[in-house]
Amino acid sequence: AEYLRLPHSLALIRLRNPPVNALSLAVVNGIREGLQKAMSDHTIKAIVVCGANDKFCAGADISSFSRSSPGISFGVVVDEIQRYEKPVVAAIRGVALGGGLELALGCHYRIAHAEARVGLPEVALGILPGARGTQLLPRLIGVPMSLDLITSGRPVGADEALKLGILDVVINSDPVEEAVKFSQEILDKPLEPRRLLNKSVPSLPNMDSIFSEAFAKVQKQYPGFLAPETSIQALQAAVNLPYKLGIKEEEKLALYLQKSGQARALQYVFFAESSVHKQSPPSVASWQTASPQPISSVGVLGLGTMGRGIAMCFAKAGIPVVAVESDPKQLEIAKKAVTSMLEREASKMQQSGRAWTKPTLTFSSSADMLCESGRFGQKTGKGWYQYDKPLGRVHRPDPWLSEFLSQYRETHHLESRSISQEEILERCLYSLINEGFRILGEGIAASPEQIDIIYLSGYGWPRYRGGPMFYAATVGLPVVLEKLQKYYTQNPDVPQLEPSDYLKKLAAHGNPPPKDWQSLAGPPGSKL
Ligand code: 3H9
Repeated sequence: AEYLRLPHSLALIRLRNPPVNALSLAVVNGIREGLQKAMSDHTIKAIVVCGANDKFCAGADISSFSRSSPGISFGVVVDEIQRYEKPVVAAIRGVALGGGLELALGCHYRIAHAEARVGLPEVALGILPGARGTQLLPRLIGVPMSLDLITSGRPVGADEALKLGILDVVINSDPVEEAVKFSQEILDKPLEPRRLLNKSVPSLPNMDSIFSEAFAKVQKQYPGFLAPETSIQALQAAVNLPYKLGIKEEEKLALYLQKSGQARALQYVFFAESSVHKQSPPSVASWQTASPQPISSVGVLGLGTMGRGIAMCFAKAGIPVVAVESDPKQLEIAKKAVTSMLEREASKMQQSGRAWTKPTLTFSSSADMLCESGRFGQKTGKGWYQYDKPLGRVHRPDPWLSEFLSQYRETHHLESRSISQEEILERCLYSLINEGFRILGEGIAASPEQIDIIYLSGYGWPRYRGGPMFYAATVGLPVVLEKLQKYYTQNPDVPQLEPSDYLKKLAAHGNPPPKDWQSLAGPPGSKL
């Protein structure tokens, strides 16, 4: 943070830490030094705080989180600013997010450009606004809006922030110039009413129900996430405790979150999301450079609900489809359904679908046998369970299935055994993770981050677990390898459980973090 003396008895503290003026230790120390200089210089009457390069500040330096505990020391600086004996005015351009907004809340006045955005997005990183944000914001704008902004993490534009009372002035010109003018106007005004720490949270008669509704809302909206609920607890402390105890509670809750696996996972996701679009796999194929392969015809196996839809999709796109269905009854139904759909689309397209009969395959797997007897799961009302109705979701055990399974076991000379939840979870997850390592080993994916982001965006993998590859590192690669080896020995007919060479190579190094995997494992074995 740079310190500059301006005309008219003013000083400027300008945060300069490209690209977003994040609050590194050096920046925080720079702010403190600037404040001390301005305090000891009796010619200085007021201070303006701003950020370089058209941004105020995007908050704590997220990349340093694994090295230190953020927030705790910066909160002290926010208090020092509030108690400062000379007016401090924040001049906001671009963003004031997280610790950036907390810095501005510490200031006695906040002036922003109309295009600026302010917010406390910490929950998205698995933490809470731990530099007084949960204690100051409700004192400024009340509990209901603070709950909304802090638990959702959504930033607001300058106009909305002005209406809410977060900002004092919104302008279309240079906020620093405006802040300089403004500082001269408020020099004689008392500072005490501007010190949020000495105010109390505006009280409401129904505070208890506001909080219980907020807990219920976040449990529904963000199931499994720790940070939104913990932020509500911090806001409760702002209401129930005096400031000096409230900030202790905020610190305690912030530390609890920061140490949680969720914070580590969500911070990994923050950087993974911004890095994936810059990476391409060793094959050099990427969505930016790849061109689609020409498709001359398509084969579809099975004309159930999905097969029909897929066949229709291609037929509508003008691509000839050959569909194969072994069940004559199913084929008849499909033919009728496809024909009538095509007739409806006839004005738009000329292609027609064809269906031929043939899968004389013999099946031995129990899952295939269930399908052969028409048990396709929820859509047919029975599968591994029986459902309340076709397409129904309420399942119950089916006595037919127990009978079927005991016959199956007898035929194949299988011993029944109970399988723990842990084994089910591990076999599902570790075989999926194993496939991820194979994909990396073959150079199909550019990085573990790419695999993780696909799982988060496309498969509903919980964000707070970071994705399957991050999860593998959380569990420990040697553990994943050992478990896969154990399950593969027990189930040699399941190739997905055979540990990949890539995993073996990495586990030989202990448990390296995902960012080091590629350099440790060496170049991929084959290219696309
Ligand atoms: C916090 O403040 C805790 C406090 O309560 C308590 C303690 C004080 N740190 O997204 P972009 C990097 S928690 C480090 O491409 P845009 C980003 O990785 C923090 N690095 O630009 C990227 O690097 P690279 C709460 C950061 O214009 C580059 O900056 N704050 C940080 O599309 C450009 O970013 C947040 O959660 C950071 N805080 O969007 C804000 N922020 O070029 C998170 C960004 O190497 N940040 N980087 O890939 C954002 O929402 C967006 O980055 C922002 C700019 C809107 C600022």
